[in-house]
Order: sequence, then structure tokens, then C-alpha cells
Amino acid sequence: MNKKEILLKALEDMIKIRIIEENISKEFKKNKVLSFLHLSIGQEACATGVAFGTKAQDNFFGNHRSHGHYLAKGGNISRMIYEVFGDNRGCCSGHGGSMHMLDKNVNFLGSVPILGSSLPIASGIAMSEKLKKKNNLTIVFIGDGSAEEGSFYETLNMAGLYKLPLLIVIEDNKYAVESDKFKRKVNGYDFKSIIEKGLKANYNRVDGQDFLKVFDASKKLRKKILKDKSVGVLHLDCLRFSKHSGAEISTKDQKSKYRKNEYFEIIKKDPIKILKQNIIRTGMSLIQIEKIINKLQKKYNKIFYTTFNKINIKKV
Ligand SMILES: Cc1ncc(C[n+]2csc(CCOP(=O)(O)OP(=O)(O)O)c2C)c(N)n1
Ligand SMILES: [Mg+2]
Repeated sequence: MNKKEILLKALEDMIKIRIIEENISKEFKKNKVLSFLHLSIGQEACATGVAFGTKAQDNFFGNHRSHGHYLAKGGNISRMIYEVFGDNRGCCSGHGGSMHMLDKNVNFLGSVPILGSSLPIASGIAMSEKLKKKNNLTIVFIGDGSAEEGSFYETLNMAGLYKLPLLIVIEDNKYAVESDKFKRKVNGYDFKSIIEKGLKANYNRVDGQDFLKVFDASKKLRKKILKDKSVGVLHLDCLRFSKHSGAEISTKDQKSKYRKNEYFEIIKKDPIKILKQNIIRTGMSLIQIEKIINKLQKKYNKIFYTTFNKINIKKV
């Protein structure tokens, strides 16, 4: 694929994630989702960029906010929708719901909502891949809050010691629930130097709102980790548009006060807008791109409701 084709395919995947999540959100407001809901709207470039920069044979692990990780990995849209709404046609037979998805068909080996607990599990898979002499990478997505857990440092230490092909992707949206990273959680330590010098792992930090930067960084890290037999951390600065949990996705229903003013700045850095600018640089006009987006929105709205309308939601 040439650059323009890659960007257009990424556009499709990012619109897919957004439309599916917007529709889940609409149904959540009508009490149709029986579990917690954590939307990744605003963070689509992270999942998509890493999926494009790695290979189908690589493994993904997710967390409580993983619809985007699953879809970017090529997960089946209907199986995810069924799962979120507790239908037995879901990828985990409807028992897991939004926060517990697993689909071996696409090497999506599990989203684990207990923060930090996916890290040792992912290391075990990386160890297994190494013992089987497979040249595959295992990627585990965590949030900035989860990178403050002890298991993050323990995993980096052990995975480094055993030279495991493991990539930890930190989606750093600066908040854990409503706790501000800088005001309430982090004592100003030098994260880069702890990872690189302290734990001797590869480290790269890029703008997680820009698909191209995430794509490029994950491609390079994959190559380096597999070549040097070393672990890696990809630190992505990103922005979630929705509140931590629940359905609110627009400024109108943004009720939480903890980042009210900052929120208007945040939504200016829409990853889809940034991707559109990158596509324009390949020679396409904005009108052409908007036409494509319009078609994609219709396509994924239709796919969502074709599946959703087959679900008989049972109250528990
Ligand atoms: C061990 C543990 N403690 C607390 C929680 C409750 N909890 C769920 S999500 C979350 C915040 C996570 O923040 P972060 O890792 O930055 O991810 P984000 O939600 O920002 O994507 C918390 C505290 C949990 N699931 N697991
Ligand atoms: Mg966070």
C-alpha cells in the first residue's frame, strides 16, 4: 500500500471505531448497556496507529477502554456489538461485556479491566512466543494511571531480564477517572530516564492524536524489539473526549467539572481532523475526503443497527 492508501484505510478504521462507539453511547443512554462503559472517542489514532505499525500475527491485550483496540486489530464488529450488549453471539458469548473481550481469531488475547493486571499476563504470552521461536510481538495497552501500578515496573524488569518481545503502549490521557496526573498523582519524576536508564527498555514518546506518528513509532519499535531482543514502551499523549465512564461525548452533556475549560482545547485536537490534514497533503481535496467520510458514516451506522436490531436485551 502506498502512503495515500494507508491513510485512507486508517481513516476508515478510525471512523468505524467512532461511529460504533457513538451508537453504543446512544444506546447506553437508553439503559441498554448492562455494564460500565468506557469510550475511546478521541483516542482512535492510538489503537489504529499501533495496529497499522504491527502485524496480524502479533498479539494485542487491552484494558477497560478497548473497543477501539479490538476493532483496530480487525475484530469482528458484530461479535463486539453482541458482546457489549450481553448477547450470546458475542466474542465471549455475551458473558464479558464491554470490558472483557477476547478473540483468538484476530490475536486479541483479552481486555482486562483490573488495572495493571494485563501486564504479567501479556509477558507470559511473550515468553510463550519466544519459547516457540515465533517472531511475534505482544502488545499491551494501558492507561497513564495503570503505568503508576507496581506491576508496570515489575513487568518491565522481568520482561527485560528474560528478553521478551513485549511492547507496552501507554495511552496517556492525563487522567485516571477524574484525578489529574500532574496535580494529584505524579511527583515530577523523570519517566523517560526511569524506563531507558533504570530499566534499560526502549522508549519513545509521540503525539497520540496523530495517526502517522503513532504508526511510524510502533513500526520502528517493533523492528527494534524483535531485532535486539529487548522490551519497549511507546508513550502516547492522547485525549479522551468523553467522560471517564458512561455515555457523555459532547460538550453539551459534559457534566463533569474537573476539566471544563480545558475540554474545549482538548476537542480541537481531533485525531480524525489531523488525519484529514495528512490526507490533503497527498493531493486529495477536503470535499473528496468529506464525501468518503459521509459514506463511511452511513456504512458503519447501518452495520451497527443491523446487528443491534437482532439483539433481545434482557434486564437482569
Ligand atoms: C487495580 C484497579 N484499581 C482501580 C480500578 C478502578 N478504575 C477503573 S479505570 C480507572 C482509571 C484508569 O486510568 P488510566 O489507567 O489512566 O486509564 P484511562 O481510564 O484514562 O484510559 C480506575 C481507577 C481498577 N479497575 N483496577
Ligand atoms: Mg488515563
